Amino acid sequence: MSFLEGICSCKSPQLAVLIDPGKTGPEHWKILLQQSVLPHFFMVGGSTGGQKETEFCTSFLKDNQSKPVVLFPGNETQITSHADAIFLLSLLSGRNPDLLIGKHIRAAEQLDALGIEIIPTAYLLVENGGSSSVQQVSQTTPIGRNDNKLALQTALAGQQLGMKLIYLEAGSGAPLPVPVPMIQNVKLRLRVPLIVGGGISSGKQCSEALAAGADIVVVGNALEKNPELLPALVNTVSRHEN
Ligand code: 1GP
Repeated sequence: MSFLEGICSCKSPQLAVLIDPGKTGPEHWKILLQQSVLPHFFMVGGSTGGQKETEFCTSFLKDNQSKPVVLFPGNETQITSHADAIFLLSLLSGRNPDLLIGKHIRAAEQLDALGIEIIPTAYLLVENGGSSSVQQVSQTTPIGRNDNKLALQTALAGQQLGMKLIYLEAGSGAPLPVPVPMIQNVKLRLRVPLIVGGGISSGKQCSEALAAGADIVVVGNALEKNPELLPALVNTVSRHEN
C-alpha cells in the first residue's frame, strides 16, 4: 500500500511531526524518538535547509524508527531518495508562478529519477495574526482569516486539478492557527484528506482542529521547544479515533 493509500484508507485522524533540519539536529531528534509514543508519520523540511541537511535528517529518522518519513520541501534542493514520499506543494493561495509551477519544473527530472512516491498537494497559506517565514519567503498574500469562501474555492480548485491532499497552513510558529470555521467550511465539501498546520502548540488546539474536520494535524515548533509534549499530542489525536 502506498503512503497516500494508507492516509486515504485510514478512518482515524493522524498526527504528523514536522522536523526542520535547518533548525534542529540529532540531539533534538533523539529526544523526540525517545518519547513513549510516536506520531503517525514524520515530515522533513523547512525554509532554510538544503539537500545535505534533508538527507541527513531523513536517513537518521529512517534508521532509528519505523514510522513513514515524508518530505515537505521548503525549496527544490530539499529532496532525497531516502524518504517514503514527498508532498509536492503548489502554493495555490498565492500568485507567485515559481511556487505554483516553476520550481516543480526545475525539480521534475530529478524527482522522476528518485522513484519516491509523489503526492500532489494544494498548499493554502492562511493569515495568522502576524507574519511567518513561509509568508516572507513566498512573497505572497495569504488567504484572510475570515475569508472562508476563498479558502473553500481554492481548496476545491486544488481538488479539481487532481491534487491528492489539501494543506491549510498558518505558517510555522504562527501566533494563531488556522481558524476553526475555515477548517469546518473547507472540510464540508472536500473529498480528499485535509491537513492543517501552523501554530498548533497544545492538545487543545490540536483537538479543535480535529473536531473541525482536519484529517491530519501537523506540529513542528511546539515540539522543537518541548519534545516531551509529544505523548500528550498523540493521546489527543487518539481520543478522536472513530
Ligand atoms: C509548518 O504547518 C507546519 O509548515 C507546522 O507549523 O511549526 O507552527 O507547528 P508549526
